Amino acid sequence: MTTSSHAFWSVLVSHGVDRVFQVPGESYIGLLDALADFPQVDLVTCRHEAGAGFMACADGRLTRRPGVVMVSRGPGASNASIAIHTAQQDAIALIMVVGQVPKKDLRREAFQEIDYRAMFGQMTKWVFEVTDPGQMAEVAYKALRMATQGTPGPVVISVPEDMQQQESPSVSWRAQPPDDLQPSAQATSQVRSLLERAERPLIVAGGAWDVPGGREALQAFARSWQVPVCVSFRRHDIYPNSDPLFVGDLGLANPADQMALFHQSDLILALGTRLEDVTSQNYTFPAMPQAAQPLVHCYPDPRVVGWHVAADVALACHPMGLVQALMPGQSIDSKPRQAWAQQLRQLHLAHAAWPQRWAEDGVRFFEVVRQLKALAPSDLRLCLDAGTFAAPVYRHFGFDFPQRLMAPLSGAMGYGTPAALATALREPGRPLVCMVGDGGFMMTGNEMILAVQRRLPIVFIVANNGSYASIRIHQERAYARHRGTDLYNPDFCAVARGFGMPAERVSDEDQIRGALQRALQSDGPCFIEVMCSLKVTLPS
Ligand SMILES: Cc1ncc(C[n+]2csc(CCOP(=O)(O)OP(=O)(O)O)c2C)c(N)n1
Repeated sequence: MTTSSHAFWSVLVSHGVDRVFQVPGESYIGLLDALADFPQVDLVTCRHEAGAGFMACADGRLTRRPGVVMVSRGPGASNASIAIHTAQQDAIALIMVVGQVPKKDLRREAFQEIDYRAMFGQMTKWVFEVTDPGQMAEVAYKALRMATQGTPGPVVISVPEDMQQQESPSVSWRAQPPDDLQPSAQATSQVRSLLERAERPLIVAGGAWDVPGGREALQAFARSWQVPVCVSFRRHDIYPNSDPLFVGDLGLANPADQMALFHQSDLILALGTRLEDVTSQNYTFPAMPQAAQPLVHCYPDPRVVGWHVAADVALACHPMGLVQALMPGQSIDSKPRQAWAQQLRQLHLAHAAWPQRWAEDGVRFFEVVRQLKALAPSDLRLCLDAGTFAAPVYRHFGFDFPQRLMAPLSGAMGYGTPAALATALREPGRPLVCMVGDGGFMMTGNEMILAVQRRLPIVFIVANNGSYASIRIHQERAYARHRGTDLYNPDFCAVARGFGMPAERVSDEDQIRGALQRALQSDGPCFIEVMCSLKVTLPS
């Protein structure tokens, strides 16, 4: 028999969905049962809905199709909500399917019932509750469309348990995605003349370049017009960091002299970025609501373009279309422009130089990052959790495509381990390192059992500093003391061995290189616990 759930999965599968992350629940066993008839779908059973949701976020980011996560009603949906928040902040297409109480009990506050439209309404692009089994194919299609159009983001589909196994005609169709909008000739010529006149132009490049051919097109454009590039928050891998035109990222700790120089630009090309809070340095760069210099803002979502800052040229299209229309660039031979690019690059290089700071209370984690950089394969995937241990990666590592950075724009702890697992599943054969703090590891580290089960060669590195150090830093700065940020930890190596993977502890900087080399050569998962200095991260 084909059921409403078969119709639902048929639509998703015919649009490319080939993996579903889940923690099972009695509220959706109808949907789960139908999946048995779709053997091409890899069903990944997880240990916590946050882990499942983060995996779907990472998968969505890598495939640019919606990541799919399936969770049970009330408790499951509550656990998964962090992934909804992350998908929204990170602009990732995500479909969360939630089991629901039977239709006749809706809005009675039945066992584990939540009104998902109320709960997730503000965090998602769309929430839909199925009230007729005939809607299942339609809702699957609309969810795919809604999650991916404009700014990608999360959608939630609530499916009452009695809607899941109704007899239903089988479905087999695929919709064509709409063609990308192209920039108008008028807007293109406005940008061209701004570009020709500018002496100190700056590209701010965002996540929209993470499409096939995107990085290459951006680099060709920047080189052809001789425009320096800085990348938006945690999008370091959008532009080759070794390129002389790469001048840094806009993140949480930009030095004042660098920002002062960025402010001196006489043309900002914000291409493929939403200019959100962190990238815009808390809505100060470009100045809100009117930039101090001409601003071109191009992003494939009319709701985003010119939203925080009025743009002189506002283009609601993909920036690929714009740069293609502007190629080949003028042959620019402007001395001021060259000097400008060099000045920005020099400042970036000074800022990115490896630190010299000394500490005697443990391994300085930046040494681990520095030695990983020296050993890093050219196609390394580096998955990061939130925490101060990751700061040296953002500041000093330097990514060159095809290396990739997977880090949460939402700053959600617990992202790193699940993201690494989803990345290893999606990109088998690529070297993959996951870095996570002792705090973040205890949030979703349990998911790493999947790496043992499927023999995923992930190098897990836990930075153990016995502290929620990021918060401790804030406390020391604000109050010159701390409370509630010390951590009492288990024996992490014993935990990892209990999970079934080899583990080693690095307590001395001399041990870093050997440990990394062994781990990178391993054909299965392995674990390194680094006994970190806390002092080196604290304000001096
Ligand atoms: C889910 C979640 N809870 C709380 C926070 C606030 N927070 C940000 S960083 C951090 C501490 C991280 O500690 P750890 O993982 O040990 O890394 P460290 O900062 O010590 O390197 C906390 C609690 C957060 N970002 N996400």
